Amino acid sequence: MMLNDRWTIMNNSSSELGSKQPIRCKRCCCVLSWVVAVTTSVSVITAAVFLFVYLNEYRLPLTNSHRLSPSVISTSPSVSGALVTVSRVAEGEPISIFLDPNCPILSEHFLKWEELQRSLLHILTNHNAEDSRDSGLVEQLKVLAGHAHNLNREADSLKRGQVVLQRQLEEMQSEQSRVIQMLSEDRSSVMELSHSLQRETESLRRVQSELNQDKRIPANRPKDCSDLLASGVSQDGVYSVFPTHDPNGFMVYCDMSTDGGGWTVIQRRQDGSVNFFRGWEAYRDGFGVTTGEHWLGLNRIFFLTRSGSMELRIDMADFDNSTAFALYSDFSVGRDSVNPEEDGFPLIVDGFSGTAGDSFMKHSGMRFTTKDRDQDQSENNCASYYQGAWWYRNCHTSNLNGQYLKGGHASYADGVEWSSWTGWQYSLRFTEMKVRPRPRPSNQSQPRPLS
Ligand SMILES: [Ca+2]
Repeated sequence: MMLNDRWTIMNNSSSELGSKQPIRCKRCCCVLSWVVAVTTSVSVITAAVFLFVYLNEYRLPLTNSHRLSPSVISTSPSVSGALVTVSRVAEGEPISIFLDPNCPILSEHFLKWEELQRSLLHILTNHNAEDSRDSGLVEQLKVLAGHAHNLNREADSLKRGQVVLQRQLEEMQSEQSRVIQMLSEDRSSVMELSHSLQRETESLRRVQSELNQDKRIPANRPKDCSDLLASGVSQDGVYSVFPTHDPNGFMVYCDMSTDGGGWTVIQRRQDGSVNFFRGWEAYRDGFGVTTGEHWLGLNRIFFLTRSGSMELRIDMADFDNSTAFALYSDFSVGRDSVNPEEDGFPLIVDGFSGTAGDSFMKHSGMRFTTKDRDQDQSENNCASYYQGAWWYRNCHTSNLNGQYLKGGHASYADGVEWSSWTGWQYSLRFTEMKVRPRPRPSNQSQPRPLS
């Protein structure tokens, strides 16, 4: 309609110009130019209108009797080789549109999209799973949060208890320090008291042991005849004594009557019935009979006198029934020797008193000599020379183990001699050597009866 109107306007304008122009040439040229320009413009506009109507399927007024057939879409690739064919019969010519499924660019994009879709689905799936898992975790977190809250409350309670305990501990430490200080102050006095008590206890034990020993020995194991006398034995005779740990002890003759009794006899001569001219072993071990002539033996004399507290009495008689005695307040054999026999049973004698005179103290310190063991200070063997066995020096002032020559004799000093009473040529009828514990000082002042 607009095109027709424009044409109408243009036709009207040209009819007006043709009617008004009379004459001139210049104006003719000008008009001609206008005509050309207008014609050109009209042609261009007309072409544009037709193109627009065609593209928008407007029916032109002049083609009103022609109707366009509808578009036909077929999916028969066998016809044209395309997936989809769009046919539209316009003026008898079909229009075909090809969609190539193998288009490399689109396929690539499709693949990418599919991959992307799968990734999105996977992510969504995982996300859902994580959501469900997260929900379980949330529940657990709630439980744990509840536990944590309870633990915090317990921790607060424990902290309060710890504070109380710390305070009590400090109080106890203070008390401990005070006690330790008190103990350290009293420790020295306690230790001193303890040592004193230990010493007293040891002393009491020793006293008890000695008392038990003293109580037992006199009754059952007398050391010597003085123990027997103390236990009530008053008869002279032969008894067992136990001066050593030997349970058998040995037999001795006890003089329970002379000078208060309690004498243990170690040597006796009375009738010449026993040979006294013997060797070392006989004098070491003893010989004879206890009720008659005998030598008790150096070993036994050692055991009886080793305490160093014994006295010796020697009773003598001649063939005229005269008697005498010699008393020595200190007598021992081998007292200081580690091995008395090896050391020769050295004699210690001192403190003479008596009626026979001292014929023995010059022998103190001498070792015992027998005919077979010369331990004297003579160039000869004094035992062999004077027919005896004694603590010879060079050689003797007494020879009580000499030959039993029965009184006066012509030979020199080889009989039973006690020179201070009867000289060197008188052999005594009776001699008896005996020992007992030295009396206490209070008893020494008492007078002793002469035998
Ligand atoms: Ca000699």
